[in-house]
Amino acid sequence: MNYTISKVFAREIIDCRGFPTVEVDLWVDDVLAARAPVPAGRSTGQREAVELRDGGARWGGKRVTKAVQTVNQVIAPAVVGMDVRDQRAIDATLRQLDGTPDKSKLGANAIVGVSLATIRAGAFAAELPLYRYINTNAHILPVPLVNLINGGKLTSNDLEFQEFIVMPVGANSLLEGLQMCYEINLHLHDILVDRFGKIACNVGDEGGFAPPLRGLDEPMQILTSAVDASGYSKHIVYGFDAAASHWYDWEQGHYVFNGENMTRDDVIAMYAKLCRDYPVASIEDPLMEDDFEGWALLTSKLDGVQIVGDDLFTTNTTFIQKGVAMGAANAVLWKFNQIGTLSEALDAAELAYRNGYGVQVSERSGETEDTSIADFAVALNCGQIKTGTTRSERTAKYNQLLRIAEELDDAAVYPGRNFRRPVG
Ligand code: 2PG
Ligand code: MG
Repeated sequence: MNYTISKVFAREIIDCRGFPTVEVDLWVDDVLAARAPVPAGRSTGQREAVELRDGGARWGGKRVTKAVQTVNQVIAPAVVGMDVRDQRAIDATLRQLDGTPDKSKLGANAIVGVSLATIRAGAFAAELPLYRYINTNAHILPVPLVNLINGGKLTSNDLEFQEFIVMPVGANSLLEGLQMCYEINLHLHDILVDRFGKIACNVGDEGGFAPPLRGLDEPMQILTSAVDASGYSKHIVYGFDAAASHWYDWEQGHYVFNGENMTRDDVIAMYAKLCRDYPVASIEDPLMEDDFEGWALLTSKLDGVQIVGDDLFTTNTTFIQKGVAMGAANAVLWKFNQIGTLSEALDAAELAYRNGYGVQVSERSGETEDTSIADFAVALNCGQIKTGTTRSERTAKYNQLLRIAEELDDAAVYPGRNFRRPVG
């Protein structure tokens, strides 16, 4: 087999929320070498690369026929004939074809599909698993951040925080960690049915329960009861995605939490108390995405806690650079479709590492059956992954990690409590 891209073809498929998304097939030397479905966010950051949707009345305005056409008519002719292993050159071609800073001309969803198909096809042509194609030293399995209680924009309940997460840092292996999380989930189910009735067990977009609870105390009390009932309390620490931009009143310039108006200081005090009351290891998007100063203040106050920038950084080196300069956050949420190409996303991870920041690989709330992020988490040796709770588009990623664990065998390391600074 030679390594020349011989054909690229995109189509519309359906994501886990029932919305259309782009899927790209890519042939190398006339062999179908990769298929790349594109994920989509819902609680998106304002600085994310722009996804192109058709608009209009049908299918919620979410069709992606323009992005599909762009792949087939504009991108395909430009990359056919290139060497599939030249990921950076192909990604650069995609950026040049687009020419905008936010990828709004071709659409980030068109670009992501081709970039992801390219890296997958490169691995196929090289006859290597994806994680090993990216990094021959890939060996650290990620600690899963399993979001057992969902709120915010990913549900129809009243919780402001988007994700209440358990992290099985005391487990000896990934499989044991997953067992802990899903056992806790069983207890959580029973507790919710007991206290609020069966309807409380409806799930949110990421497959965690979305019960009719409010504020912070109620969900934390229920979650800790489930952890206690499981007997794993010594092995579990808590994480959160507060997704604070989405409960910030942009017009009034203050936060609104559980019916109360709050200043930045009030919100920081709320986190300080949360960290005193519970073993909290990680908080994502604790403040709104434009307040880099507030983030720096909070990061220094909550010493020892991982502060993760999602909407703050949008996997973009420009904003990570700014955060580093100001001391805002100490970890980057890594979502390749926020920036558009794999090489830019890999650059973002490298920049984070060079500055002592952690990296947490993440799903999007609108996922597909694609499992690439499992491979990316291992390839980056980052030590942590956030990829939801139940339903196959979430568990597919864990299942891929279990296969990778099997392949790596004795070389695999589950970092447990060292998830922020995993070592070999
Ligand atoms: C987040 C995510 C994924 P979305 O905010 O971290 O968990 O949601 O994909 O909607 O941005
Ligand atoms: Mg987030």
